[in-house]
Amino acid sequence: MDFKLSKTHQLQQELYRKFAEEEIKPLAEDMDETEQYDMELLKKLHKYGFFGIPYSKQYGGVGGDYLSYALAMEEVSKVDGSTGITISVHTSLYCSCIDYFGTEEQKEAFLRPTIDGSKTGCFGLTEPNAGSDAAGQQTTAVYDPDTDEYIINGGKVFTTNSGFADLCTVFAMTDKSAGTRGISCFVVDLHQEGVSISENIKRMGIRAAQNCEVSYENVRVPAFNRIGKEGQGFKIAMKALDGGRIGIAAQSVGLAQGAINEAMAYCKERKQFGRPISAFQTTQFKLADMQTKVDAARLLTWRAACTKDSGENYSKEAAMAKLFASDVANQVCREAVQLMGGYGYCREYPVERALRDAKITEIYEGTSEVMKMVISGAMKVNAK
Ligand code: COS
Repeated sequence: MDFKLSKTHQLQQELYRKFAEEEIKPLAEDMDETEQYDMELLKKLHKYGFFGIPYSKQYGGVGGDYLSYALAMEEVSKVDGSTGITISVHTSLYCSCIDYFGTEEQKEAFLRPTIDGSKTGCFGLTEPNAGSDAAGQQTTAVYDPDTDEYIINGGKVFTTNSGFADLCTVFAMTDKSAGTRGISCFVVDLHQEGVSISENIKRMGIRAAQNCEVSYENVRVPAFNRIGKEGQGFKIAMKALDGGRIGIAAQSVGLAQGAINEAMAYCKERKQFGRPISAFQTTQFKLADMQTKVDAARLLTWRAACTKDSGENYSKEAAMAKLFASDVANQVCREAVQLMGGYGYCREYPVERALRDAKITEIYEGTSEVMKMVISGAMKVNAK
């Protein structure tokens, strides 16, 4: 067992860190204030390969592994949670549906354009009445044999990236009587007739990410756009979410590590009672606790990524990493604000934003309660 990153991974980590510090950090506060994502930054993320890290070079991807992707997620989230989720939804939710379940022709049509820099993807699963109970889909897709198309009707909520994305994997009922086995997955062009997208939903954190309601009214998609078989949609969504949860765990680690870095720098500068507050044992012990928790969260995240890279089942490992890391992110960002006192609470210091951004990591891509369902299910706690 080797707990050290390989030379290649170390090098990638340095590159991601440099990009995050130089290109993302200077924009993060303003993007949060305006609740807008910077479109030039989006282009740069595409240009430098951030949207195709774990995908094959054959389709224009970087050809890295999931561990490299987790490293990138940590580095960008250290400086901006919104950029973390923008990359994550595109990579681990949209792209993975096609990478895992698409045909060669579908990969050329729907994966290549989103990882070679021209298009951005999103993932339409959650509905007003289908959140944790993802099986309760109301959106429908009806096959029209005359045109060999499906007609999609329904509405999705909290579709991250939908404010600027081009393509979306939309989940819809093709057979309402079949429960989870009646859901199918379609790639929908968001610029087409019948698709309407709301303004960015006002939220507590990750405010620059574009998270909107999307409604589909008689949207016609060619049968070619159906990913996998009819009725396979629920499994496709679950598989995508398993990988997505590793991304959110890495985002949580990044938010927490970023907050520690900010708080430590501040504690060395800030003088009270005649000395820097870093000279007080209370401060030292607090930071020691914070870093220990973050290291543990990172190890769970790397274990989940490496399990996925090895080809083994990783649902439980991903859920454990997300459950633990999201809790750590919330604890650590709160402590960072506490260490920085009144200044930490001000919007001009990034720990305030990190604390707001951290909350959602316990909610999206499966709540902490859903993570416990997945973990206890894998442990067969309720089996005879
Ligand atoms: N990978 C592949 N298949 C999976 C799977 C996974 N990780 N998890 C479940 N499945 C399959 C099951 O094997 C089962 O298949 P069969 O019909 O062949 O038996 C099917 O999916 C239904 O599984 P299950 O009965 O466990 O589904 P539930 O409706 O009980 O849902 C939870 C289970 C709660 C875990 C699921 O709905 C979930 O993850 N919800 C949260 C959704 C979420 O994360 N939303 C956020 C979206 S961000 S836009």
